[in-house]
Amino acid sequence: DPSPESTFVCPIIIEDDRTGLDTETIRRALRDNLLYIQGKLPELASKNDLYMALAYTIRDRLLQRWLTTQQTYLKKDVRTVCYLSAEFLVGPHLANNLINLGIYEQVQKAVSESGLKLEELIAQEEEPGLGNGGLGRLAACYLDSLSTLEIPAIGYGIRYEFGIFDQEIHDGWQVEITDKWLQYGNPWEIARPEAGVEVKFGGYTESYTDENGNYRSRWIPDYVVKGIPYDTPILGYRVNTANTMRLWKSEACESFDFGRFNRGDYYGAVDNKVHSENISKVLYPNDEPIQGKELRLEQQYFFVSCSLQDMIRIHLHENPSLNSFHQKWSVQLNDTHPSVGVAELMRLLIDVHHFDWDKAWFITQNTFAYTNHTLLPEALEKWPLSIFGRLLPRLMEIIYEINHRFLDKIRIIYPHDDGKISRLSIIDESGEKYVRMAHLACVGSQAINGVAALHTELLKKDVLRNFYELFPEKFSNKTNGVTPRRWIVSSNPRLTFAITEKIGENWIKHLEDLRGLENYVDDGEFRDSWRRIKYDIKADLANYIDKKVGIKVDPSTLFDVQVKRIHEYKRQHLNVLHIVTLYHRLKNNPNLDITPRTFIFGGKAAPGYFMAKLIIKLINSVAEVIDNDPTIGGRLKVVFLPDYNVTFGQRVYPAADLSEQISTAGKEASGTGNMKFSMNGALTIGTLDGANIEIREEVGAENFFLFGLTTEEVYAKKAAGYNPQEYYYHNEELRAVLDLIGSGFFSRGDSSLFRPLVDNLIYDDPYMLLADYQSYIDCQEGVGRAYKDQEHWSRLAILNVARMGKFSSDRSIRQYCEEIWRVQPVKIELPDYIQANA
Ligand code: NBG
Repeated sequence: DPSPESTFVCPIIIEDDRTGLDTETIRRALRDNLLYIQGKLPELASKNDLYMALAYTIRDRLLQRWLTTQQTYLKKDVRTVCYLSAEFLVGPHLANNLINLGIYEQVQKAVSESGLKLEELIAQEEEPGLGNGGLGRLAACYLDSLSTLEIPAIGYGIRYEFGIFDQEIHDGWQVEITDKWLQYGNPWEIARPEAGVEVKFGGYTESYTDENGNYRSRWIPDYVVKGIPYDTPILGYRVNTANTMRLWKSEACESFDFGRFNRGDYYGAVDNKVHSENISKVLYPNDEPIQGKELRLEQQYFFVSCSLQDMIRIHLHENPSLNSFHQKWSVQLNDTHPSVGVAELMRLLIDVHHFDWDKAWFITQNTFAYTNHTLLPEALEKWPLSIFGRLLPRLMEIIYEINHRFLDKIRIIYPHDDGKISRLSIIDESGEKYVRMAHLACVGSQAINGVAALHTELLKKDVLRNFYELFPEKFSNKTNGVTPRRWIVSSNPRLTFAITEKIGENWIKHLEDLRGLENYVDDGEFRDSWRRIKYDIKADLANYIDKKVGIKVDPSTLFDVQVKRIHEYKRQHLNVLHIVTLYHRLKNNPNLDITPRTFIFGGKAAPGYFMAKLIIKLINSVAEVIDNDPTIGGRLKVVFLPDYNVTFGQRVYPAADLSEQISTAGKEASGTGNMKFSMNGALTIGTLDGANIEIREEVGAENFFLFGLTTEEVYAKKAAGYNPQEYYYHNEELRAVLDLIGSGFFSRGDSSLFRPLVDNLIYDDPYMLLADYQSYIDCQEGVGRAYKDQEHWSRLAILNVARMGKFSSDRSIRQYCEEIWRVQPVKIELPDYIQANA
């Protein structure tokens, strides 16, 4: 059998010592890979060649762990979690793999003969930007924790050829540049073309009677696309478990349409190839809202169908039938992006594996669980029926049938309540018809969860109220978490060392152990060294800022940081109102005693989001004016750092004194940046929104700078007819600040530039900046005063770190495992010729 997937019993025994973890073996491997993989002589090698050689050296050390893990799962026929996500924002792999393998020092020594520092090689890695923000980064933290907790898991997603765009700033405006992350190759992935699967699109359906006289449907597609999996091993921290992140690339089934080719239409013949490859070409760069783009639906169905077919193939390898599918697989839907999976699993079970409806529905409902990530109503995904039906005709039929059976049940529970029926229906028929993806996910899942306590409550009360009434037992909260391996150990080695010196290294796997630091808050020496460390980290960031944007900042000033996607609900412009307030005060009173601050911003705006782009321009314009004003004398500095991404996050969280978490209450589902700041010793200024509430509960109200309306107050004010003009007319300072921005003072006299932004605040203000303005300004004054007492500030910072145990993604994943997935850890034993982790 010449087919590539055919196997035979190969008698070779691999018992080598080439993947040892000692310095000498690593050094030899590095030299070998430089020559034999990169094909370079040392004297002609570039930094990137050395990085690649090192990456392959480390990947070699993952492979035995990874293959052993996969083999163990197959043999033991384990229950597996599949995390379906359109985004995985994993960040650079090298440093994390070194930490998880426990070979950082050995590798540092091994690379030293090259004349380069390990840190330089680490910095060489191009990060895979396969996500927009919080949702994609959360998926990446969860993969790290799943492996660390030794849970059998696969992360399924899309291998975008172009990830999130690179951001440049030209004359203060965002400019988007294509992200060519694959251009020099990706040493961490392994293509598995032999495991490719086919996905149908378009066409029509027909019914037929099979040989047993059963009535069936089949889908005659317009075109078929091939999905090729690319696997990246995800190693856990100091364990042998290496799970798989399996990302699908789309390809044409036949590179050429030979019919057309033979007719002499060469270019026409390649069309199909071009269209097929477009599906995994580019990540849609929208964080929250969506617009009904057909290609986006193609992406969603493509990766979901590939992934479900893959699970079925693995399942049938070990099991006689799919009857036990839901017992072996727990599939988590990361937001509604993969929710078409509910209908796709029904299709595969019924059309391909000939299950009857009820049995298929039982398996499907017991397989899926759904996580919601947003409270913005405009961000709830829905697809026009016209697009959906044309692209996925068979799935459309199945969704109609699911809905029909679902609504029949509803009618019995709520007789004569047509309002209820139309509110619950999977099909929105209020105007143009749509498929409501959140409804499909809710109906087809055994569990539904929000990502912070407040968020889950608001889902129950508001966004998914009707479903909560119907099946309250499906709902639960799973507060987000982040991995301390990347967000402390890898990004903040100085702090890691200082903590470990006092309490040992158990905290890296058991973050609650950070509590032990509370014993040192009263230790003056410890606080001294804490401050020295923070200063050094800030000095590093200052150097980096100077190199990157040519602005000199003073590390002894308060570093006040807001990094996240630019969105009106996140209120970067409220932060700007504070900056302009301080500036305005200093202009009126040049000798005013204020705490010198450096304001650092970072974040990308969706390319089509006008207001977000204008906010970026405003930040840069204010920065420029303040920077050129000699009367300010360095007391205020504003920096917008272009191209915020995971790599830059790793630099900035450790350097922050103050974390800005200032969204309108009731809008931020959770936030995860808020956690990263706080575990690195920044204090938070924030509203009672998302996970801020739980962070404040943990660190103590006295260690958190709280301001702003509560969610109930926001709702009440809206209901009473919120009028921002009242604030504008009654608050003189606020008016002066808005007028200054509107006057053209920051825009070289152009009074029209920021008009849309200022007018929006005065006349509409959907995110209630004006209502929260005074409270924010007052709270910031408290921050400034607190920072002046450095001893006091250090105490607060230490307590913040000590009390962040809850926000490890290990805790989140344990809760998912126990309460939703019902999966158990599986120990991986390496063959004894493989050197165990350090
Ligand atoms: C985001 C929320 C954040 C949350 C992350 C991860 C989307 C659609 N939602 O508040 O805005 O922390 O998801 O749950 O990206």
